[in-house]
Amino acid sequence: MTRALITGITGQDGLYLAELLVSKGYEVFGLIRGQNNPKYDLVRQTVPGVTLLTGDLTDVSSLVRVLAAAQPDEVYNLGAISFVAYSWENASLTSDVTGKGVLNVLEATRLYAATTTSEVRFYQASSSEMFGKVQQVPQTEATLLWPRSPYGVAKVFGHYMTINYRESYGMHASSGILFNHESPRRGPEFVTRKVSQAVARIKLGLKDEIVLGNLDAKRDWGFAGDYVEAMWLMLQQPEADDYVIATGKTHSIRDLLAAAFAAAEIDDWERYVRQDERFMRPAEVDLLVGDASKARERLGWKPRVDFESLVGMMVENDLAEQSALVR
Ligand code: G4F
Repeated sequence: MTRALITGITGQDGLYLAELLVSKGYEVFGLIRGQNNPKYDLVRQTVPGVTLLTGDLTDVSSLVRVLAAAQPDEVYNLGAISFVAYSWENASLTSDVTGKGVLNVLEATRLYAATTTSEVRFYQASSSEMFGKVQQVPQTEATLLWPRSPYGVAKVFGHYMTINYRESYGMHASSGILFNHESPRRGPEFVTRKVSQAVARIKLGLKDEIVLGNLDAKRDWGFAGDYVEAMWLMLQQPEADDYVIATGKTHSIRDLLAAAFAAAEIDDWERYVRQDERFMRPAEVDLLVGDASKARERLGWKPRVDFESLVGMMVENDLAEQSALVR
């Protein structure tokens, strides 16, 4: 039975990846922070059979202990402070967790790998946020990185540290440069879920407006369930490498609003939307669109869910969830 350790298992991607690996017959271990983590039950209910081990990305000794207990063949490092807006207010903490945390997991994996004869494979969740002020359209694995947020800077550190461990120690360490990926499991602080929840509440007469920041930013949005398959595929390759994972299509926040209101059969969406400085960022990533040709050619990966279906899926889920709350 192949054994996998997932950091960040309580998040959207961690849950989808755990489900995927369990369906493939893996024994799955998840790193979880704190003895009384409120998300403990969520993981147990969503993916029964996963073993949760306590540890912290900022504490390398706890990671050494977790690696020794899990004895994984594959390590997926998804754990991070992942909300970009928060990273300006907590730049130091974000650097520690999202940046140095990667080094801690790499080092714990290297130390653990030295105790076993089998190869331990490592996946790092890099991000399109690293492209920031984009230097090329669309963005590929070779595009110059120009991060625009403390989160993006921390991700660049983790990305290059992963490459450095691959080159210094011959580790099978791969980095997935994932563009925005969403689902009904997305946290409500991210714009897609904020919009799908608000649209559902407006449709049900529970709310009369949605307050947002920049409506002109453009993102390449895919479905998280498709993207975790790419993570797994990367670790099944004979050689470790870096891959852009994206749909190749970009949409503005306005397009997102139009699609979400249309999914709820509301035409005149503009009258429900208000902009507020509070949600503007000190530096914006204006345009992201990825070229995933390398992943398509070498991994045989392609996205299955398009933008309209993704938004429709999220609005439908939130309509059901919000209706159940008022019943
Ligand atoms: O949904 P967002 O917060 O996602 P963002 O910043 O692109 O980051 C996400 O994707 C990255 C991949 O590129 C990940 F690395 C990262 O961890 C995270 O998953 O914001 C998307 C866009 C931004 O341009 C933001 O300014 O939406 C704009 N926006 C406009 N109004 C808003 C809002 N974003 C949020 N969260 N809330 C608003 O009210």
